[in-house]
Amino acid sequence: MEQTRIEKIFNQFNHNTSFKTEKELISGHINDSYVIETQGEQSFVLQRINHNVFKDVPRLINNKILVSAHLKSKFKDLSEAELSRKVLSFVACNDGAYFYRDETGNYWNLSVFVSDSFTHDVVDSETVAYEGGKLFGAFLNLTSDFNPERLIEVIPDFHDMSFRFSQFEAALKQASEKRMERAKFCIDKVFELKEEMHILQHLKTSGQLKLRVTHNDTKISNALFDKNDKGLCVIDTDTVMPGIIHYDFGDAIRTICNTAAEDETNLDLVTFNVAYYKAYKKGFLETMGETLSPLELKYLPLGAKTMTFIMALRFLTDYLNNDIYYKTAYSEHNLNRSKNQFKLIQSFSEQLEHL
Ligand code: GN1
Ligand code: MG
Repeated sequence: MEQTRIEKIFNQFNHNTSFKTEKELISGHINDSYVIETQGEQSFVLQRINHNVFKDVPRLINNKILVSAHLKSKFKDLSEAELSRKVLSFVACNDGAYFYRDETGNYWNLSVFVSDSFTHDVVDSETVAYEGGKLFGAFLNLTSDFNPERLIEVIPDFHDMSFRFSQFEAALKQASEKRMERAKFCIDKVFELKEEMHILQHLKTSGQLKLRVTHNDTKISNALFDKNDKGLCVIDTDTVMPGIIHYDFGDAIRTICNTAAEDETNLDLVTFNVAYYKAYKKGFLETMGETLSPLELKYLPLGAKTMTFIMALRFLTDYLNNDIYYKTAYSEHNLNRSKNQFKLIQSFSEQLEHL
């Protein structure tokens, strides 16, 4: 049988096995990912890294390799098989590089698929929230002695609120009348919250919040669990770079505490689950707590609100730009994502006193 495009790319890597099947994973908004089953026991994840979004893919991949090596160095007693269930493991190409560039200029990387692992797009138990907290807290703890200067800033100003506002304001200037009108509710909300949503950035710039190595994309679907919902491994290390703890705490809460998916259009289903907030925070502090400053602790709730807001803002900006950044399945997809995040902020704010 003739090889598929994906099979040909897979065979550029030094995996010592043979391709059996490919299946696209549809959850990411930026890269394309495929699970590859092989004739052996081991499956793999083959990923095309979007080079329109990530401008320096070779160095991004180098970041990922460095981070995995650092994490692995923390578990010296584990075998390679045990390690590869806890830490992302990458496979080199036949020429030794950890990426393959195809003839159309696309970049690919290959990692080991963690067998019998599961992801959650919507959380349905406190156990998952708590285990997620432990996992992302441990990631921060284990990388706390990693020298951030070894990492490139993959996307400069990624969670910088002023930068995201400047992109939003540029989008407003050139958006179609129709999209402006349909997005009016969200646009008004953005301006209403503007000042409060810059507080963390000011604390960061003035040096009051510690700069750490952060993951920067801690949505709960980037955590792998076993069949008993025990946390296994943090995935998607594309955006690991220096940041503040609130980025990782907040982005996880944004997805864990939403009672619906990020793009649910029935906003009655979108509410903020306080019990999951508490469970996540408990797990997070168990693995991270000792190292947090009083100021970092104090601002955890604002971290949750700010990260939900920045996603609302980015989805809205992309809608105003006619959907040039995120993958969308239909024309109002980004606007619906933005409305969803604003509904979550509303529900969060109504319950703030219970956190
Ligand atoms: C994007 O592609 P994915 O799902 O890993 C985005 C994140 C957002 C997320 C929203 C590089 O992540 O910042 O939080 O969508 N990644 C990039 O679901 O922009
Ligand atoms: Mg990501």
